Amino acid sequence: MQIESVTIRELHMPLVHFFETSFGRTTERRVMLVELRIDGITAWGECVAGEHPYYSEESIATAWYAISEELGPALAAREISSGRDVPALLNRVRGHRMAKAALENAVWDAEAQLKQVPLWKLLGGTRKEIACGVSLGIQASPDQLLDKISAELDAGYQRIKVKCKPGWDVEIFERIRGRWSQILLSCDANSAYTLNDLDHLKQFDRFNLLMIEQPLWNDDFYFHAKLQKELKTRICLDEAIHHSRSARAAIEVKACGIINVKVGRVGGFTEAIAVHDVAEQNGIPVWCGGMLESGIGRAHNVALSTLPNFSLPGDVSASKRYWKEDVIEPEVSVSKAGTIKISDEPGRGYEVRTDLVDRLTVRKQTIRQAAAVRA
Ligand code: OSB
Ligand code: MG
Repeated sequence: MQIESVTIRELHMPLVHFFETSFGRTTERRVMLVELRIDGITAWGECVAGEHPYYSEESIATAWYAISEELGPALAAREISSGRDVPALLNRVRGHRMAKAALENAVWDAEAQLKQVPLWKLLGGTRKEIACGVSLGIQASPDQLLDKISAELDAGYQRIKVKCKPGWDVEIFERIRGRWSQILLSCDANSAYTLNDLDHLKQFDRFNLLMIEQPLWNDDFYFHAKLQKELKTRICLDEAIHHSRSARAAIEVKACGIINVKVGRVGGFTEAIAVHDVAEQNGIPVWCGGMLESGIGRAHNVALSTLPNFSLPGDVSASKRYWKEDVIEPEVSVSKAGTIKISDEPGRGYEVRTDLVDRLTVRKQTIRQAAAVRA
């Protein structure tokens, strides 16, 4: 495959409902897309970095810089044979994993199209249908949250995850369990607690939660291991897992019983598969996380979720929960049974609506020149 050009775009897409976590509220997504021209076709990737560096160090601004100055030129004009070749071309740059993932995933997207195979099969997937959950942000009131949960259960979703933080946790779980004692329920703290909250966190055990996601510091698994010893509920790590090596370390020190795999957070499909594999070898289930993606990132998450150890429902839900109009056709839809059916079409299985992408684009830059070889 000969990479002819790398185009980055920023799109503005208002969310249907604001999304609030312990680190803040998002009302409009600034979506960053990568468009590759490669052997005469167009392939796409999405950079899932946030508007602000709150979830991780990366943001749209740092990803724009990293791709336009370093990663784009490292890939432009290259001849490569598969998505798996990309990490080696980008690894001179430290970090910037979400920026790298956008590029690598676009190359996998191209490879699937050119080989005329479904992307999910190229990734090693085996499922023809994937299980879906939802992630519900902090709401204006507990009653509003209960209304939302009720609507999502009616829609068929198999697992409800609620965002939590001090002041929005135990009372909320009481209310939810008072109404639905048996549903698959989990919570996500996005690092809102410290070990000083140990006695408080122990109360979470009363609610039969499937997991507690990233309760402590974003960069920690040592203290998560200490916490896990004190809890019956399994800890799931999200922010702290950067690659298969950190997954292995976290598993070895017993910091978690479940791992959330986000392809952007770990730097691309190659590493996401490696995280999946190391978890599988150690009997740790994984599920696919979300970053409020547009249809392109969403289609890629759907494909990744077909790998065998994605055995818990993911945060991969219907386009219409996020967007009035999504940038793919068909949009991602979820069945009454809370599943997404996997397409046998070659490529990503969802067409990109390039007219809509153009309309939503607020800036765009194309990189054609290869990086000058540096000493
Ligand atoms: O921690 O999983 C998270 C969204 C933005 C940043 C971090 C997280 C999330 C979600 C939303 O939970 C998942 C989704 O519906 O895309
Ligand atoms: Mg999370």
